[in-house]
Amino acid sequence: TSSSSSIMKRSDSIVDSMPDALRQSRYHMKKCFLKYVEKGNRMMKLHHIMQEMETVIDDKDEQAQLLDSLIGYILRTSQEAAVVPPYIAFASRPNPGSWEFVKVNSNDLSVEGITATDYLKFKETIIDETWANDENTLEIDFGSMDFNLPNMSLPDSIGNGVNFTSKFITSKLYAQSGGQQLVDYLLSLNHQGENLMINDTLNTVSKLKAALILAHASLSSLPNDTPYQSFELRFKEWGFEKGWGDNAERAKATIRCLLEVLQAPDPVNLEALFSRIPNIFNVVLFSIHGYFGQSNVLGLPDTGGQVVYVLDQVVAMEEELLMRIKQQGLNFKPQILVVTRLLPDAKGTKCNQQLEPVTNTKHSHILRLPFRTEKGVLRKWISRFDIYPYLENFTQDASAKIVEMMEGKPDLIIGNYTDGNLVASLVASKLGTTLGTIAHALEKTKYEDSDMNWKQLDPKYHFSCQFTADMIAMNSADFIITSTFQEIAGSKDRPGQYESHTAFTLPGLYRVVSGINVFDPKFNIASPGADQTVYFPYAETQNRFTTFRPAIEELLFSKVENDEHIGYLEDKNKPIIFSMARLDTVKNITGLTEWFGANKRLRSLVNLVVVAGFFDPSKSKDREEMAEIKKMHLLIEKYQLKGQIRWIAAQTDKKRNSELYRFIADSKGAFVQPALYEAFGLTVIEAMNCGLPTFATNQGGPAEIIVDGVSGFQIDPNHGDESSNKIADFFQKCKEDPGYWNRISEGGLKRIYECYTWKIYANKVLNMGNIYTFWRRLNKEQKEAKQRYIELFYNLHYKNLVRTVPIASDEAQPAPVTR
Ligand code: UDP
Ligand code: LCN
Repeated sequence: TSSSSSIMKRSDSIVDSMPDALRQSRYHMKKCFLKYVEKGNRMMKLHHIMQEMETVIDDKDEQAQLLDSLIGYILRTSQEAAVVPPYIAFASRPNPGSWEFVKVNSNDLSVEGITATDYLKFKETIIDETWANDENTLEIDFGSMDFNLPNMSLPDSIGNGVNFTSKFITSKLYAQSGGQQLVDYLLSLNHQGENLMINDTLNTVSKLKAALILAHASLSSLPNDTPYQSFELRFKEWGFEKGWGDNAERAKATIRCLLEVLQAPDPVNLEALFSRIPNIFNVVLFSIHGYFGQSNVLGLPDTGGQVVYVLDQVVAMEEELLMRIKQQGLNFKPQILVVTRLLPDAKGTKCNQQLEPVTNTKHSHILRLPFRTEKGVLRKWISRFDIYPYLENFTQDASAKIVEMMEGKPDLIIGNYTDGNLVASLVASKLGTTLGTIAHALEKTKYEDSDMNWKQLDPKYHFSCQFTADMIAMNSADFIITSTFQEIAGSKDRPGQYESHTAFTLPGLYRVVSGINVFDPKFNIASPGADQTVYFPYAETQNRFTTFRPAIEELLFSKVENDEHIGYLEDKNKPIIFSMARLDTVKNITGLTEWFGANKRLRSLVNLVVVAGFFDPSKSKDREEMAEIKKMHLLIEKYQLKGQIRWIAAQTDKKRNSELYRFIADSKGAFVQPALYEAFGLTVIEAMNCGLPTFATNQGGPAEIIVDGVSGFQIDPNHGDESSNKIADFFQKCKEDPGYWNRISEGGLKRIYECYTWKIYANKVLNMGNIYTFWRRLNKEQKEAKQRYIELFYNLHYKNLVRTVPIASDEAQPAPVTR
């Protein structure tokens, strides 16, 4: 930020500027680098690099000076460093998505630029020298299959793939075939065998153009609202089929769009044209793990926002499909299937039902299929980390059932999370369907050095399977839907989730020299929304679900402790700060409890209410949840929180929850989302939709959702004091200026309506489906070559890894089931 970044121009590479920079501070740097190598082989993170630099330079002024100098800047851009004395190799990330690797000799401070591959090898020597130096170590290079493909070049274009792809398609279309490929594509459009848009009489660009001009002229003489049926016959004689529009106005506009695309390359018209082309009717979504249901499931382990996201997505997508189909002048029924796991031990949920209609839709269903093993059907819930052995059978069962139910292949398949994405990619490749993937979280970034330390972590987490499956899915995908920019390419100081798959290594297993490229135009940002029929502003009193009022009052304020709530609130007139999440370590509910406990000023201003997990650790099957429950009890004890805290067990009724958010808003309170890292954070937008001022973590998605101080506040989960004071300041200020609370509340709502609604989402995703389906065709040969490479990786490698994951058995449970 400061002067040092201006010393190093963006065009300067680190390898070029580092020698000079080291020379300028040679005395300190010698000491510093000796310190770095002193402990022998190891990995260092940025904070180690900085801390150890500070320990060798005692003088505070000199420290500050150094930090501000060029070498300070260079060191600050390092994400990590690998130490193998006398060398230290730095992985620098001057900008999102751009990396540079240098190796410094600590004896003479000489600098050498190295490739990503050499950096990985160097890193591996820390763990397994023989493997690192073996010339035949397996290297995975997905980039090698992307020859000839365009990539974007500027960080600001990351995540805007549809736009870039349209540009590229337009130029390619004319260069290669003068537009014939588009004609061929239109010829191939059909719905259950029935031709759409054009038939064989218009099979060349010139014939099509001539007919379009004729049709346009004839439509010009008709009133705009003339129904399609009135000119259908004439259209048919010219070679046109249904799909142009439901009336003269729409049909004319579609014709104009196509004519313009055929006349001159123009990405804007191309995008508009594709949003009108009838191409998607049947969609399959995969969301496999956890309890996938419409009630009583939220807050259960592994069952959180993904379920909410997928269900809301179905509603929005069906609505958008119905609207588009009607505008196209068609009367087909769209079909959306959400395919998930059937859980015979459904624990009171409906997860043991095979088929369930999706609420608020007309034609969409949840399809559940059980996990099959040699021993029969698996009855119980299993952690998402242990799910790999069941996915291949699941894929077979799913694809057969889908084709049966849809009476053919779907037009679009979308996966969710590692398991859903893997199965989606296998089914899509089998059926030849366009594939979109979504990662609600890529676990690799959640656990520090989970790649380098995969061997230790594998028995517990099976990351070798997970990371391999993730690579397969993201490389198979025609497009990737992300919720935020940071998910792809991170922020200034933190690499994105996908970015961390650019180059990494699993020592002893394989080295990924090119996993994914964040500049690949398959990346698109389409942020989710919240169900606005449920999460609406507290001030819309006429819509409020008042029936929940007594229940919520009991939940918050009764003095009893029971299975649903413990702790109590002495002073009911104070505003409430509220949080709700699964009781996972990363959600950091215990962190928030501790900040609150330790901040007297905050405690004097507000009460704390959290909805999370439940209270008896011995009843939890989830390894992380158990530890967090214990910690909550300890903190309540340590800070004597009873009287100021209400801890409520996981809640599953979203309507009631929405009323809870609004109840907190009535108290002029706030929502706090304190996660150590959050991929997106649906609770953040739920709270904002209810008009509740929101404080959310600056680590991950919420940092993009909230404009600090305008539509809410960002807090740093790693600096609890600072964060709890920021919250306290807010409430202090609200006391002095009551209008302040309203301004933040309104700022949040404004932000939501502009950027975070399901309507915006559905429109974007269907446009992706259309554009990338065409792009797949144009790029067929290369796509197939890459798919071959992926298949090899899947069959020769992934399958072996899956064999290391134990197959669960229902018999191991305390009460044996007899069958
Ligand atoms: N949720 C809930 N009850 C709980 C905890 C969470 O209904 O006890 C809901 C919450 O309202 C949100 C979703 O679960 O809709 C959590 O999504 P988020 O993106 O915040 O986190 P995730 O659990 O997906 O990591
Ligand atoms: C999973 C998460 O961890 C959240 O950050 C997201 O909001 C949710 O899925 C929906 O995408």
